[in-house]
Amino acid sequence: MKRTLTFAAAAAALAIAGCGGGSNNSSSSSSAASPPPTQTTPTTASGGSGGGGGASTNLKIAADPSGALKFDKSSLSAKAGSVTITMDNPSSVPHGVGVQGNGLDKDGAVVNKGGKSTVTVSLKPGKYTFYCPVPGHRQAGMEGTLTVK
Ligand SMILES: [Cu+2]
Repeated sequence: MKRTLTFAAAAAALAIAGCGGGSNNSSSSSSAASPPPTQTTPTTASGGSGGGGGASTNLKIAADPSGALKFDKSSLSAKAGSVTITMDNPSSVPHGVGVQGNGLDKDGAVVNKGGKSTVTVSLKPGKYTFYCPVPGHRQAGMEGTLTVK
């Protein structure tokens, strides 16, 4: 009996979800919907330094608008934790942003003029390099230092 009830409830829920896609799903449905998936915050098992955690830093840089192979900043600093760098590309040359250092290497997308490249990394205190992942650009000077404290 219980099993049948549960199934019926699930089927009903599915039916509601399936056909409720009209125009009126703005107000009540969101609160009635299931709770957000339990995405537990990553437990820093090996951290050990007791940094308090949870810090997140958003940094913004831009590529040189004239097409030169450089960013508008050559150094950035952030707190340990989640660091997001967003690069605006006002240049007609495609650019992107990536972060490398301490065994980490992550690149954001390469974007054309008017686009934004974003990279998010979890960083420990130390020195990192941010750079443009387009071949040749980093070598030409499109890089800088990211200091994490
Ligand atoms: Cu570039």
